[in-house]
Amino acid sequence: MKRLLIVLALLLLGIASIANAQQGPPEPDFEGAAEILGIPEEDIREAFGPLGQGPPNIRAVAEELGVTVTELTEALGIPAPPNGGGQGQPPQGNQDGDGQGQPPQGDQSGQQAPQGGDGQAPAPAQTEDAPGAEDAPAEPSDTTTDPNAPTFANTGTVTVGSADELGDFTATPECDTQDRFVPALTGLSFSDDGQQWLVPSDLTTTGEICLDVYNPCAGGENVDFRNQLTPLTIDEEGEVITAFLFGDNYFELYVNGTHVCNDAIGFVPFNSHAAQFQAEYPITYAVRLIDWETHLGLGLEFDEYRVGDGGFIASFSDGSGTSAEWKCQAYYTAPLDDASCVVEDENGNPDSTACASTPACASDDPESCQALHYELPDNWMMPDFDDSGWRGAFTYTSDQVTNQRAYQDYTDLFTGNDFIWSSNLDLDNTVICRVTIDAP
Ligand SMILES: [Ca+2]
Ligand SMILES: [Ca+2]
Ligand SMILES: [Ca+2]
Repeated sequence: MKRLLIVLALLLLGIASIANAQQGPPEPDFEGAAEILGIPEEDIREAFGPLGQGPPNIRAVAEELGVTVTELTEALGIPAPPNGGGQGQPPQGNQDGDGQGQPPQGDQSGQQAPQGGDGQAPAPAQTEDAPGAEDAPAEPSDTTTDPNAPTFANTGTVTVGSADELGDFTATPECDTQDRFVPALTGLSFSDDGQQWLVPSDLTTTGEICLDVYNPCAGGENVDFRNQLTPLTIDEEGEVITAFLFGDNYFELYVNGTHVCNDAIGFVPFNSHAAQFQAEYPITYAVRLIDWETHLGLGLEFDEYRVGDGGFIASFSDGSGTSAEWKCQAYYTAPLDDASCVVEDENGNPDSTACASTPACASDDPESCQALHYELPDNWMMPDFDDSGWRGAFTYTSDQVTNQRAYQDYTDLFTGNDFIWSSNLDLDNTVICRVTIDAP
């Protein structure tokens, strides 16, 4: 149901963007909707809530009534909501109910490690003025940037300033070690059109956590990890494949549309993982990748309001792994002085490489920083999801991404593979990457 709603919402995005510009949406026709939907009028009114108190969450109403967003809005004679009527969780807080009180945002600075943040300089050289060829991002595999190509009006949605803090939905909300630990909080940003945006991303909050290879919050090195691997059966006739994974800062792994596991630690310290699954070719790998932030909604971290960077690498025991063959799309880009620096190609792929990698707002007035959000299609991980219009993944060296032990002590697990991300390792904070491997 949720997937269907999102697909429908996507189809309606164009309409929604027009609707956004209009003031005063028409009054809902409850009587007509009752007839069309076969649901008592009073039930619809009740689900809708009192009028005149801001836009209702259409998606929640549709879910409550057991109809699709499209069915509901058409029956009511009202415009389809942008973004499917609000994405994801309402802002009540931690849906896992683990109830740990999280320290306020501003209190986290004292927990920084000596290295500081991601172990990266605030403005690493990879996005501009690269000093050497090694530092230059590889060309994407299937697209080259034509400076004469037309640009298109952005279809993303802009928010300004901090998000409201929601809580920590990651697997490691606490870390009782001497290592620096900063909880991976999520937040909710609101755009002027009434949409809500989870930052740094919606998360997969159910399912397995990947097996630790190195996890400072669980004793550091897991020397026996190879004996602890148990394959997740995705396709019974499939091949058993072992994966090694490292993300700056967080990843979620899907194989042939099935969730395999999540990164145990959302932000810092850095950790690395293994996973095993049985899957049949062609195998579609899809990962949600997040460069986490402490200033939610701003794309900034720590007291210095730094721009952090991302990066992800994976290797699979059938010889495949992250490379320029993958495709990546950015869904959350921040901080930006002015979101219009992001341009989209003819397929709607945003490109933020023209934006300042350290925007002035970060030091002058962080609350004036803008963020650009795109609705994430709900079937992004499915083998039949159409990523044909996406740009190729950009590849990066380990020097550009991380000096952290969680990767550096295990480079032999990743030999032959590249770090991947979108075209902007700094500003694109939520990135979806996919590839389909036809045969071993
Ligand atoms: Ca992590
Ligand atoms: Ca970033
Ligand atoms: Ca990072």
